[in-house]
Amino acid sequence: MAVPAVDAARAAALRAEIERHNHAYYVLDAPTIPDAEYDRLFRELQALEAAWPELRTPDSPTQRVGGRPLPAFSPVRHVVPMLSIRTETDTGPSGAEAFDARVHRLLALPEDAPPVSYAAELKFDGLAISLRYVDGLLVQAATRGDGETGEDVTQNIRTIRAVPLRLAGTAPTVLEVRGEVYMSRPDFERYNARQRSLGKPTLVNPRNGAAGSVRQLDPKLAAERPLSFFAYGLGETEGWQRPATHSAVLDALAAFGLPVCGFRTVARGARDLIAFHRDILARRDSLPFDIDGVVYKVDSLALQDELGFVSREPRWAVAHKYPAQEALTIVEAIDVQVGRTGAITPVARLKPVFVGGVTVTNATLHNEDEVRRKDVRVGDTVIVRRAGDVIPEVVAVVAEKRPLRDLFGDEPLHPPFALPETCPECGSTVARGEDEAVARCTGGLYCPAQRRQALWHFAARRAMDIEGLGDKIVEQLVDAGLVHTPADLYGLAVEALAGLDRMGEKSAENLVTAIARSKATMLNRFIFALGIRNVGEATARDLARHFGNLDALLAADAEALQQVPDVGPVVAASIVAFFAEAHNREVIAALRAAGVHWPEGEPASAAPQLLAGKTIVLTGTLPNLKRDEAKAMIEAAGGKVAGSVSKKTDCVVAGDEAGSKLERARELGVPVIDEAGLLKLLNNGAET
Ligand code: D41
Repeated sequence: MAVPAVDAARAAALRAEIERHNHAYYVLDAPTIPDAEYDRLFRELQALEAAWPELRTPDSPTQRVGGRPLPAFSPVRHVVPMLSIRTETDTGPSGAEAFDARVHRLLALPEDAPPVSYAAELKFDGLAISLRYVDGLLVQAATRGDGETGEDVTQNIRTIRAVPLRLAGTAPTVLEVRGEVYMSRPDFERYNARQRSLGKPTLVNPRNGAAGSVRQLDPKLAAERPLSFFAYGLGETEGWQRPATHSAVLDALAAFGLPVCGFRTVARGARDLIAFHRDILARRDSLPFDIDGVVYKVDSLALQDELGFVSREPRWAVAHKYPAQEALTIVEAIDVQVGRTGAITPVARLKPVFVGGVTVTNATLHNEDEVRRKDVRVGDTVIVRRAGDVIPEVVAVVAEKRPLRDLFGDEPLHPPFALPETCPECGSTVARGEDEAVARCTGGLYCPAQRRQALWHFAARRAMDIEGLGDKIVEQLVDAGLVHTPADLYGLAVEALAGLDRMGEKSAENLVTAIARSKATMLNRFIFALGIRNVGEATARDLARHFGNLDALLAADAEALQQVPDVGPVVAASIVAFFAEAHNREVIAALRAAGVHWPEGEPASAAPQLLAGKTIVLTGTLPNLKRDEAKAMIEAAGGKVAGSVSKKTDCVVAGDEAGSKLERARELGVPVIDEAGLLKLLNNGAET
């Protein structure tokens, strides 16, 4: 029986609509419909195709994953070779100047020639791929290989939803697109978290993840790895008037529905290139994918032809690198550190290595399970990663380089890491609760490491705000036995302080004044300063507001505590355990006796909480209120301020230049108000 015309038309419409949503989601990063609606469209198309197999076209979104595992990849000869790109290893500004100077020389430009225009783009850290579209349809995807011959990885590339199976608009007869397949950082983290929870192997880094899945013979396995793609160049083309510049080529590719990275510019001369290199470096850590540099290309295709290439490298392009964020080094020892609440963190002491722009000697191993999972041992060669201001971490061990006991055996020289059974700082037992990721020293404030950090925390700006009580001073005070608990701070005399290292008479006086001044505080700051596990600044504020005074909080049981917004059984248990400790009550009594005080209030339940349980998002610049002020007012009324708009958002407060959050609110039908609306809400509790 022939396919009914209505079904054929419906299938075509569904294909187009689903691919439009794919494009919006995976290429433009701007979802247009809820997931459930997308799934419904997808299932409708699947049902139609099941009823009428003739409707199953090669560009149907249902056909992205389909093929059988291959015995091997077939070779693909590149009609236009995939060249490589020359790398400028000088990571400073002179790298861009040298390239610009070379271009001027090779083009024999006069001294006073106007600046050359360059297309400046990012250098994605993935795997180079060539996509071949014939009459708009994706027919082949191949790896670069040696540049002449690559491998046919079409089945795997089809699973990447950012890659259109059919080009938009009027497509050329033949269009070969070159670009980079990569795995985004969030996708990498999500994938690894899932693998860990299933007890399956994790990926070392996003690049290995991308390369590994493109070379995966079973397309079903490749489909499980979330990959993305950015186009950056052309291969063979036919039946297409090529634009005159590289930047216009990228615009044209984007118009065909291909993903082209938005971080690109046309730079005029070396000065612009240097500025681009610097600006992108500043953004590097906030990008959702890894880059290892930027790329400059002479923008004019005519000039590119004139420049040509030498030994497979175009003379019109260069990759200007950034300092690597990962490096190899050797683990010299594994120590443990004791945190404020006793948490024991294993730390790898490393042979110093330059990575991410600094010399790194320590890297966190997070916790016992992480060390076990990665099986990091003394003597191992490891990959260390340092991105931005994040604490450097050990990513993985290079198994082949593990030192062995003897040349011919396979027994490692060093045993697996085990946590010490006692605290290296105070000798107390180290214990790990069931379901807990971290082990803790049970010494509490008997442990000098915990005492030191409890004092830092107590004095911190957002806690008691004692200016001048820094790490070094606290360390000396604890080591000299001058201070055991926060209450002891209030008995310190100028003479005792003046005897410490790096402490003159004047700074000792200033510190005593600062300590005395801190006595007048607020209940929420005081609660936060106590350093109760799981009680951060926001929870401390909620507790202060709810109970109004300290005695009511001290008297509360777990059930009463859970009446406080966002306090669940875990937090409640931490609070109960903290106040059940006689020692902690003594410290609190001593602090009050020393004169620490705050305005006592009534429990907040007496005052109306106009925004209780409401989630509000702030966006744009408000005419009068600063962001912090608006946030404080919303929180004081029991509301919560969230960073992004979702279906759970009750209301968006939009000011000038509100951007994507406002759009998102409109899409989701979340009410939007302005500053005046917010003030009205806070004053009379009108519902939105
Ligand atoms: O982002 C990249 N990794 C990137 C790679 C890029 N943005 N542009 C590139 N341009 C070229 C030429 C100049 C040859 C068209 C490249 C590469 N090549 C490339 N990547 C791997 C081999 C070649």
